[in-house]
Amino acid sequence: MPKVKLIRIREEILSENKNLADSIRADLSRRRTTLLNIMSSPGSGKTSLILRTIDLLSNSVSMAVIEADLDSTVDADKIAETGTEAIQIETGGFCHVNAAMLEKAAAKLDLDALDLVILENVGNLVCPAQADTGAHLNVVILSVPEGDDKPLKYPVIFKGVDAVVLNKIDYLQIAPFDRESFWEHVRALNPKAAHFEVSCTKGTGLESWVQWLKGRLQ
Ligand SMILES: Nc1nc2c(ncn2[C@@H]2O[C@H](COP(=O)(O)OP(=O)(O)OP(=O)(O)O)[C@@H](O)[C@H]2O)c(=O)[nH]1
Ligand SMILES: [Mg+2]
Repeated sequence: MPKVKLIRIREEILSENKNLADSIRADLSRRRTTLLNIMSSPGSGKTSLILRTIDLLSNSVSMAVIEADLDSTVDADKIAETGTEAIQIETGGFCHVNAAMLEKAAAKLDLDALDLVILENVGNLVCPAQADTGAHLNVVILSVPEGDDKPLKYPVIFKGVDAVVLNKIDYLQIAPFDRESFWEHVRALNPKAAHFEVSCTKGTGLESWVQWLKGRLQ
């Protein structure tokens, strides 16, 4: 029987992406610019956390934001309103940002003048976990209304991050959410990740988040 030739496209693409991501990371490190990749489901509070972070850090840290959406500039417009530079990536249907998209967006920024570039990834808990963007720091947000079982259902994203932010803690009074069990699941998957509990609307818990972030800048 003739042998079937097998081409492993997925592995090839992922390894090309990883090489580019490593080179982006090294280039940013040389410039002393930190890239922070924020991931979550749609609506968990990525833009809200970025707006709070700008509010608390923009006096001491020079920053810009790269917004990724399937097809809109809604979030980038909100960032630009604060006076912080915002670059929009319209992924045109792609469900995550990869290193090539990040490289194109970053080329539009004056990276040497920036301490921090925040990437708001496309909203979902699956695809963004699969592609290295070149970020130095990866963070996932989970919000209380999504439920405490999400680390069990989407373990890959929780395994690969440097910090987990539990947002919308103002809902804890009304939503059935077992905080202890949530953090237990997170710790079992990723014992090293930092943990934060915040409410972006009320403004609670954000000081320790920004202190952690400041301490991790290049
Ligand atoms: N109650 C409550 N609502 C919040 C909190 N943080 C964000 N929200 C609300 O949740 C909604 C979604 O927040 P966004 O920050 O836009 O979420 P996102 O993750 O950027 O959403 P996408 O970009 O669509 O994926 C908005 O109506 C926010 O006002 C919070 O701490 N508590
Ligand atoms: Mg958003």
